[in-house]
Amino acid sequence: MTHTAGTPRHHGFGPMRRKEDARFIRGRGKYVDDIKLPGMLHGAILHSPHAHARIRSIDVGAAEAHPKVKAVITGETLEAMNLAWMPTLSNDVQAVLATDKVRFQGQEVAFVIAEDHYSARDALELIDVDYDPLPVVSDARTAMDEDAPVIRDDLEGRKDNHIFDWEAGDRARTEEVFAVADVVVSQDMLYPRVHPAPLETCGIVADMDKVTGKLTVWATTQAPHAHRTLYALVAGLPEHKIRVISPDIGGGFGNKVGIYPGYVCSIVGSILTGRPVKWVEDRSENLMTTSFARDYHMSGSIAATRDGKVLGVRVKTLADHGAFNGSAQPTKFPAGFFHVFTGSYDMQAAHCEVTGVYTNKAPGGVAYACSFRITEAVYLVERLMDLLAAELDVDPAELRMKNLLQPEQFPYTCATGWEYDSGDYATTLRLALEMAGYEALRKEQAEKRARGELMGIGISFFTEAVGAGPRKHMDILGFGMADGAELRVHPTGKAVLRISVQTQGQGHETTFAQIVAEELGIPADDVEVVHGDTDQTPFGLGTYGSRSTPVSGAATAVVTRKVRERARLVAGAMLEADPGDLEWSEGRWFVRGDPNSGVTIQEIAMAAHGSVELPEGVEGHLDATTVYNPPNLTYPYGAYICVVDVDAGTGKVSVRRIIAVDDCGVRINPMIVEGQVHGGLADGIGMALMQVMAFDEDGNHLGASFMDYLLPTSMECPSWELGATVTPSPHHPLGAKGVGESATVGSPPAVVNAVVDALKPYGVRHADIPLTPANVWRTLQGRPFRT
Ligand code: PCD
Repeated sequence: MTHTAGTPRHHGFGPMRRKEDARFIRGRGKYVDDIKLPGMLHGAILHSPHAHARIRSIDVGAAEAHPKVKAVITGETLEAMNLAWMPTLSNDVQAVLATDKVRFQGQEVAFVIAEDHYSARDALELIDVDYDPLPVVSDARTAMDEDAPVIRDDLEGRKDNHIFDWEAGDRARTEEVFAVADVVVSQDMLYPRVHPAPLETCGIVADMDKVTGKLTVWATTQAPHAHRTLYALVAGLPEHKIRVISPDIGGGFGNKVGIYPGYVCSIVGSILTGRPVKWVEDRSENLMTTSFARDYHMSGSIAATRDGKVLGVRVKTLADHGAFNGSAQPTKFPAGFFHVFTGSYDMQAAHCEVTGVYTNKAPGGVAYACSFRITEAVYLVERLMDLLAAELDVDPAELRMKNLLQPEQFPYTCATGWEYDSGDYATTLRLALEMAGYEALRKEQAEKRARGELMGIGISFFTEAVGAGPRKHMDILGFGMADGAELRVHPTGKAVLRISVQTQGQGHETTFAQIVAEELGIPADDVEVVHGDTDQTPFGLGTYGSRSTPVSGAATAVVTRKVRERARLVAGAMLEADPGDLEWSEGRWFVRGDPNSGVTIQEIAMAAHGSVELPEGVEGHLDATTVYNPPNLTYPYGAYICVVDVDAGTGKVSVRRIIAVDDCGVRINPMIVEGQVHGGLADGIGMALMQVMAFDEDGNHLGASFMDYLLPTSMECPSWELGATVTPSPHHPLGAKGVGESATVGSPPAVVNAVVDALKPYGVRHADIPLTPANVWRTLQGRPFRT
């Protein structure tokens, strides 16, 4: 094998540089907004200024008369096509363009299509909508009040704003353990509404070719195949005549899972005008109308013995789903995977109740860097553990150590029925404590407290459940969550892998090539990964819930092994040996006991396409396909420690250190994994300290720009200190678990626990996020400092 000096050839796992960065760092990425087609028109959306109002009339005459306007679409236009309403991911319906009422500020009311973007925007001003404002529900806690206005009067027989009640776990058993517990600690806490806020907003170019009848859609989607099938089912378009292309994506974080009104309007617009239509959101539209996350009001309790053995946890949750229930989750779980709130601890019983309500806010409820509500669950249990530690006056690290699941308990079925695949939790926590220099930190803290300085140390130990999901347990809108994969090895031994998942920045073009390289013994540079185009790839449900590695990664391993087995048969013919007598070592089959007699996979590829006589039943060529149905989720976990300093005078929190030890099983590309963790830790600082989508009483959105909705920058982030342990998943063919969302899930409670720990001399037990300077300062008012 010849090596080019200086560029290591990767034949498998390891810190390989990202292939896709060659184009990204040169500004050569191709995003939806880079698509420019001949004759392309531009769409713009008119949004409602009211959070709740009846529409008396919409006058589009002046807009239509604008010289550059080609069409104006309203709810009425869509109604005629039976497209005014579309199904959501949670078996509700959502208005594409409002017909009867507007139900949140920013709701889509009309769609203007013009020759250029600016004219489309200008023409929005010419539309005259006569609104009759209605009372507003802007706080979920009042949604079920007697006199609350009924938001969804479009749904037949609807008399209130209730969506669902859902429970999990064993209520009676939980009551029993609470009854015998020495200590019960309870706390109300809010995980506020936040937004994924990817750098690239959402957008689409829709091109209906009336001659061929083929609809081509370039869209910012994390799930191109799911989108195609839904367009086919909802709009009645033939599925084989729809091609969804998801080009380079500038971050998704869950924001690009759903189908938004702008997508539907652009497709309709292209059908109506016969020309391609582009629509790309601006920042405020993205923050105001596309999917939010969280918005859970939780009342949690934890029960334990006097010596700190946790017995059970219970929680009642009020979930604010906005005006249309568009929450993303497997069909059977209206609260996603929230019921993994028993976290990483061994306990006897647990119970949760979740009530979902409508409010006059944007719909959604996406899994923003969290596999379906696990962020909320982890936050709950990790805050409760700290509250319990404070109540018992024991060290929070010690309390966790005492209750963590033990290695021999895996596979472990938790109190609400989830089967955790593998773990060695104590080792991971110990490593984090060591890296942090935990004892020295506590000493430093004590010294500082004595001087009146506020320093806090926060711990969180999280378990994620990623890789949705086993067909027998879950589906989304009736679709099983299995992923296809296809691998073709060309005559010269170069390979093309086709997968259904979509990269939004995670580096799939690199890591999936590495999986093939590892299993086939060819350089990762010899593998091209094709994704994000429904015409080019097999069906699969898409990228979210950190499922690409657990599901499509497994599919890739399986399909590569199939090709390797096929190669064995060809090698047998080439070597005139019984295939059963052949052995595999990196990149070649050889006759057992005679390592010099082998043939390389490249030689086999050539022979498979050549004139070698193949045994009966062996087709030529070297390729395979597979569909992988995961037997279980994978359960990555980690121990995070955060150190903060708080200025009592201003309430400002400075994050001094974050130590993050992650265990995601076998790491395909440790460098990429670390990058994923870096991003998630920054996310966590953002959610804990500065982010919230707030609304005033009239339902006005108070965070519609980056002036108000704050993203963490390098100024707010310390230099991350990362560690790793490796506990393979026993059911994943590579032993890998997902990791993309781990740090976003694990870090907010570490930061909050640190801040509350810093405020301990003031007797503070809890403070709701975001812990902005104002909120921290307010929390301290009227409280004396006591060491
Ligand atoms: N890995 C490795 N190893 C292991 C694991 C993993 O290497 N063990 C790697 C892979 O391959 C890739 C990554 O890492 O590359 C990741 O992975 P995962 O975990 O599997 O995941 P995915 O599926 O791929 O992805 C998804 C995720 C999510 S979900 C989110 S939110 C976010 C994350 O991802 N997003 C994003 N991250 C990221 N990054 C970026 N850059 N961008 C973005 O957007 Mo959701 O549900 O959607 O909410």
